[in-house]
Amino acid sequence: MAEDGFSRRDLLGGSAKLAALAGLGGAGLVTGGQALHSAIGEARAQSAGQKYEVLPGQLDEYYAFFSSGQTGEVRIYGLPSMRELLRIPVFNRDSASGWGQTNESLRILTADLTERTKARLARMGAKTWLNGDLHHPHPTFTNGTYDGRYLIANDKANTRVCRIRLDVMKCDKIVEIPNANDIHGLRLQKAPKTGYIFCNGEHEAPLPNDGRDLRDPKKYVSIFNAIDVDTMRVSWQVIVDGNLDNVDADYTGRFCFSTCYNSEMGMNTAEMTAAQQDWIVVFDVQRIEEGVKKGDFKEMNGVPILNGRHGSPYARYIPIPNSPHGINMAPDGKHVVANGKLSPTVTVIDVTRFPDLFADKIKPRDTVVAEPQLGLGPLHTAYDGKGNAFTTLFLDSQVVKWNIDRAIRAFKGEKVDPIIQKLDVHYQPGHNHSSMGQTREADGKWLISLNKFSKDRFLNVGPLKPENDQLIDISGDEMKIVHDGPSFAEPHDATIVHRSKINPRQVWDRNDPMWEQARQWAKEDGVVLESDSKVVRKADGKVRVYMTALAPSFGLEEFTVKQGEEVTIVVTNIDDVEDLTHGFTLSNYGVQFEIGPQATASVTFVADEPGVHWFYCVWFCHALHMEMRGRMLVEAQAT
Ligand code: CUK
Ligand code: CUA
Repeated sequence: MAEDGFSRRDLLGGSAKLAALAGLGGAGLVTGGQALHSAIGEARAQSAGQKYEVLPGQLDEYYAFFSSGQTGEVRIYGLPSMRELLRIPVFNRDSASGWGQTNESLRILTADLTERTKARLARMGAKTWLNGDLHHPHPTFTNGTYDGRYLIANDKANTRVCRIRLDVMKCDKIVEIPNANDIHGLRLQKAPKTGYIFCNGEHEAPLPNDGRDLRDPKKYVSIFNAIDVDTMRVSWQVIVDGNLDNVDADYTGRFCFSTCYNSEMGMNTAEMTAAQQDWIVVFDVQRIEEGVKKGDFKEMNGVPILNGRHGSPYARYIPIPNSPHGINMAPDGKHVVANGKLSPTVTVIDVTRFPDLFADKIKPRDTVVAEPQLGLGPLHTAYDGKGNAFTTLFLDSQVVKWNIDRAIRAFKGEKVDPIIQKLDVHYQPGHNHSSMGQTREADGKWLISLNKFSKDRFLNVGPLKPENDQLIDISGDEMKIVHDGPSFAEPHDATIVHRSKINPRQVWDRNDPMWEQARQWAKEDGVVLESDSKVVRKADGKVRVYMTALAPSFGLEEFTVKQGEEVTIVVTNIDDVEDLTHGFTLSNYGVQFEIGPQATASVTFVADEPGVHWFYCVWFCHALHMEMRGRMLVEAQAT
């Protein structure tokens, strides 16, 4: 197996690099997989490993939080069954839950946009962005493992970061990051407790990006960002040389590190891939905090921006080959692996040398302890907590299992092969992830490979195929694929969390802050949300319609408004049975939303169209669910 990796490596000079680039775009180097189907069936049948089947009535052992890329949501799967359990809308518009339409979701979607974006949306007559690109979902930490508070994720499309509450699995904060562009890599401080969210502005641009220096890329900058997880405010930003791709953090809380694939500051593919080396940037969080205290920054849009270019006290640049992509901290607390992408190597760096690096006692490359050649197109690495690493090879369509210690010994000159096994996956893997593998508690049980192409692995559904998330048993000496999991566009990343870490509620708490605004309105109007169903006409001509929902009826059978009035409908689900969700749909008004058990939700619209408009429950809740309906009567106004 190892010879395979080494011999291919030699291809990577000169024109072979072009072939590799072509392959990155078009999946060019992969052979068909039909023959492999039966091989995997066999491996699965012989798997001496763990149980992967979850029988009816049984529960999964892990939650897996998947991103969804350009769909803009988060998906929860159970593992090992790979069954999809829930979708959490975030950077998208969701018909079922009303995310993007209810007052509660719009408040979250818009409260922390920059003033500039708010003004732009107003000019466009839009309430919020309707698209997103969510890549990196990561749960918060306490002492190096998950604490069940929040899940954090980025939006590369509109430069935002979201926070999802793990008690109710709903997004409660979205912040737009000023000054930076297109937030991509995102990870959290791991100890003592997640304070900062670290994230990368991937695409370089002028600062401020207001029309100046359009054609002068030398003036473009990329910005590294730290956000306070409790307030969801940007704490500070750092200008770097080159661009920024992925990021991770150490287990002390002091350092974090980002890959840069465009140290050239090129504006097209040829320029961006010209150099044989790029770098990772290491940030010293302590020093940056001291710099902020000393006032060593420029403020822009309310955020302190520090200079972290070459020669600054805040950052160090470690040269590595070649357009690196993923960067992954090992559970040993000592090693981080940067994945070479256009280089067949990964670079292993000893993070315990960073204090010396920042004290200028050692040179940047002195932190490198191994650089094994693994195969073509290494993108991301996961760990089993037993000293082994699992790296995805995009071009080779493989996961390679290798041993960190053996790689370090080989780097010192010992004749030892770090590679343990190469496993074909189907096809073209991006991220992979192991159970609890991004914590101190990596348990070495499961690995998922998130493959960008499924080709012939599923029934043909036309030109747009699903992707293929493969479940791999890594509990034994040999990796074994045990499951193919089709998924829709386009999970990049996932985090596998043991179920003991997460404890969601069964029904909402009536005191939940989610509907604070409705609570204020009710107070103003002398209405008790849990029992009153009535229409309140305000002095300014606005109408508030309050009603309860208790299977199988709404608190109002009908209500009347006048054409042209602004109407707010507030619905409170007073069923306290778990799993009893109601929905509110107002026909031919484009209104639809979810009201979970013990929740309140509301929507505001103008009653522009006279006539009888039925509202009905849209979540099947009762034998008389069809009868759970009523009428909005809109009286025509003389025009
Ligand atoms: S990135 Cu997509 S495969 Cu956005 Cu984490 Cu590497
Ligand atoms: Cu309530 Cu269906």
